[in-house]
Amino acid sequence: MKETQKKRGKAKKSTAVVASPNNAIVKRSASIPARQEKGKFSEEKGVYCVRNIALAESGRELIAWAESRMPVLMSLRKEMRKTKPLKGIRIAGCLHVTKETAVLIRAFQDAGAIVSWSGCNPLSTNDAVSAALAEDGISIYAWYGCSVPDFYWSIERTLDMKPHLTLDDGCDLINTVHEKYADLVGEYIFGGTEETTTGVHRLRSRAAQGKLLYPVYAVNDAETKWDFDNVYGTGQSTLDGIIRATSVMLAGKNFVVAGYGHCGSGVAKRAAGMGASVIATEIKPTAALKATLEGHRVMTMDEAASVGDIFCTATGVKDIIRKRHFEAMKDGAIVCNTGHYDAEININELAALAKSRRTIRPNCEEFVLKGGKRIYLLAEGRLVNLAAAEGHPSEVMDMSFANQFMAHLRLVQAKKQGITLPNEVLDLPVEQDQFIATVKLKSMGLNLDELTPDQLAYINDYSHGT
Ligand code: RBV
Repeated sequence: MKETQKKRGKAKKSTAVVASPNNAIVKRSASIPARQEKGKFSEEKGVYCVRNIALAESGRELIAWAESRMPVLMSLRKEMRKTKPLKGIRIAGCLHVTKETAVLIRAFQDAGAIVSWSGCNPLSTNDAVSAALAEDGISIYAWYGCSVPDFYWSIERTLDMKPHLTLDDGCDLINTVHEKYADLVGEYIFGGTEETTTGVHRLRSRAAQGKLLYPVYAVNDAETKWDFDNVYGTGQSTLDGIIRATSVMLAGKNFVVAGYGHCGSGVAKRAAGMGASVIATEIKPTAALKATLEGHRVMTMDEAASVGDIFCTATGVKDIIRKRHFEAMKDGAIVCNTGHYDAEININELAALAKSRRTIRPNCEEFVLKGGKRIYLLAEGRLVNLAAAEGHPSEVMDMSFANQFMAHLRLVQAKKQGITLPNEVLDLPVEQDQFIATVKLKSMGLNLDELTPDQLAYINDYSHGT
């Protein structure tokens, strides 16, 4: 690891630009000032494009807060600082620049890797965290409210360093490699990871067509990821985002959750806990059945449209809420999305129905329809939990990011051992889940029972009956 990447807190020259904490209303612009900082990647010195480098100190405070709540990742960091198993490895990452992600980036640094990073959503970067990472010498290209061209420009810049590994959340980095930088595969890139459900779906469809150029671990599919992050992380952070953007009372409201998968069921659980009456919409019979047995109403979106007060999509599918649904909604209905992409709410159709639109408070836009009815769209239809709040809590990201970190160690270990992994979407081993869960429980001071030899013999003996 180079000295400049190691030293934290070393001040660099600042670019004078506007501060934009996550709840600010940011004007989109192609001539984003952050671009002034662009340069050529070198391992000696990180290159960065951030909103305001002067926010670094407050970013460091946020990262310290996350570190104090991520014991699994912190224990791995401590161990890897001694052995440096990622020495000489370059990792390009495309994942929400949050305080938790910063802890993951520091873990890679501690293990000896050189890292280059971009955000994976135009509205999810925490500018203070981004500034802190930049000042610590990480190559980082991320600011809240970037334009879509700047978003892809940032991803491409992380490839300037010719990475060995890619880390994705939503598949935009891997898609960019496959579409524009395929020549890096083999000579440099030999593996990757994917954080989220939507990204894993995309990868599986790419792999099914034989078009995946390198092996990718589906971190999302690890039990210690999907069964916690997707459910409890999404549940809490989505409500956090809705509340920060609106301050409405949830008790007594009809809360429509589109999609009762892991994320949707987590949102439903928390909304019900706040006193809302939950309505789930589904296409999958078993998921709908589960929703109804968990005490929620099940309807089609056509039925729910005129009943709901708050709508939240969590499907990974486009056009879940569209023209005819907006037309049926009540005055004052609130609409948001917590899926990875902003395709779930058809905003163009909402805009076409509206006679006016204005931002009335951070992340809350009012559309007045031709007849005078008002509909409120949160966070431009992007994932409300990261755009309007801070994403999932550190405690749950601890496990997701321990999985990410260990998946990268695994890829490097295989490479060193001369093992060629297939160009497929790979599952992480169950032992990794058990390891992570064990360390997590230990950090919480919780103990497990152990089977006695007699009990062990009993469960392995098929002849026992009544
Ligand atoms: N996510 N990251 C955070 N605080 O860093 N919060 C949510 C954070 C991830 C989560 O793992 C999910 O799979 C993905 O964001 C969706 O883009």
